[in-house]
Amino acid sequence: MTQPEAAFPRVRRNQAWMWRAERLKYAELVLESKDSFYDWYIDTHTQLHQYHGGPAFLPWHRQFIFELEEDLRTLDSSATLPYWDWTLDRRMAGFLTPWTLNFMGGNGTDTGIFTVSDGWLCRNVNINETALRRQFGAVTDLPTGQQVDDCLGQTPYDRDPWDSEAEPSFRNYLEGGIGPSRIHNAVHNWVGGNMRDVLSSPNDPVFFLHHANIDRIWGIWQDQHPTQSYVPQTGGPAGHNGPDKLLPRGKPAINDVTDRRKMGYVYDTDYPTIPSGGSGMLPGDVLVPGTTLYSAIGGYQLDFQANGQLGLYNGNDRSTPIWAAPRVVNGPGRLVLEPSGTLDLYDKNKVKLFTSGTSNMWGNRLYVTYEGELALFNMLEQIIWSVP
Ligand code: CU1
Ligand code: CU1
Repeated sequence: MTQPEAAFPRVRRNQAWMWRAERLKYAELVLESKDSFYDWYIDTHTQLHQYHGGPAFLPWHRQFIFELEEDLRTLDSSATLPYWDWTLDRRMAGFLTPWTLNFMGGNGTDTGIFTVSDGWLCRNVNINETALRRQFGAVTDLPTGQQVDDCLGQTPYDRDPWDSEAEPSFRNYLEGGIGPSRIHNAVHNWVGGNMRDVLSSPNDPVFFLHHANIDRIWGIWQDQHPTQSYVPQTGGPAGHNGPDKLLPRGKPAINDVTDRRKMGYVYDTDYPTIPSGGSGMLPGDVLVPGTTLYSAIGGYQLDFQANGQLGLYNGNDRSTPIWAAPRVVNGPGRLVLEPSGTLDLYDKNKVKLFTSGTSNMWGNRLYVTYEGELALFNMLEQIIWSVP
């Protein structure tokens, strides 16, 4: 089934839930950018070693990958960075990893789309090693979900001496200076090859998926610790204090990039609220009362009324639903498509009114089909649940 892309706000999504065509589209977009701006990112990262092993590690990389995303959007206005949640790779089926030939390519040298013959030449490396290289798992394991949870419990954001020895420090724990799993550094080392040379590691396009995930984890930590703000504001290493401007473009200040929502993007794990007018919901999306989704063709509508009633209709006539969820008693709530695959309707008091009961089928999407059904599609683009 083919559906048009909905005009959602800028949501970065888990690469594991991307459909085949979307994976190829993103990979080809990055390959295309190699002809114009991509190498600037490799060179800039290689030069700016001062943003590693210090407090600005997280804000600098946030701005760095944000700028690449902005540049990609000049080529394709719907593009957003996917993120790679490497903790899933240890507990999920293989096709959910980034290492497919239509996406990031595989293990070894010169695989998939990012090959020398297609123009993917690595820079700032040994002259004989211009082909993209990987060596999975040679020196370390990927971090586990428990290790990320332990990291999220660390406070404060950072502390004196503001380097790779600082402890306790959320930034240093996530970056990999301390802690049993050395999270960010361990992923570079696990991928191996070009990713293992941290400074020139944007040679591997998975760099940006990895750093989107690091950035996502920082965002989760910020939400979980609302009283912990960026430090240092003064007295830290040059370039790492809150008012300092981030190189190389000299704007913005660190304090300008500490709120991802103000920058205009979120992750699917932020449970983004989606606007009216789309035809579907992706994993993590939330529909709120007053929102209507439409079938791509055929005029069918899923209407979430302001009073919280959820119904499927043929056209604008609201008198006879094709299907309706159980009636709301306590007031309007929200409709949530969980990444784990289930569609749940809640009332104002978070009482569950309705569920599709399709849990543990990660990555399902909801569409209003042109045949007048509300249907959940799995990763293989098959309908696995529908009403009426
Ligand atoms: Cu870096
Ligand atoms: Cu990195």
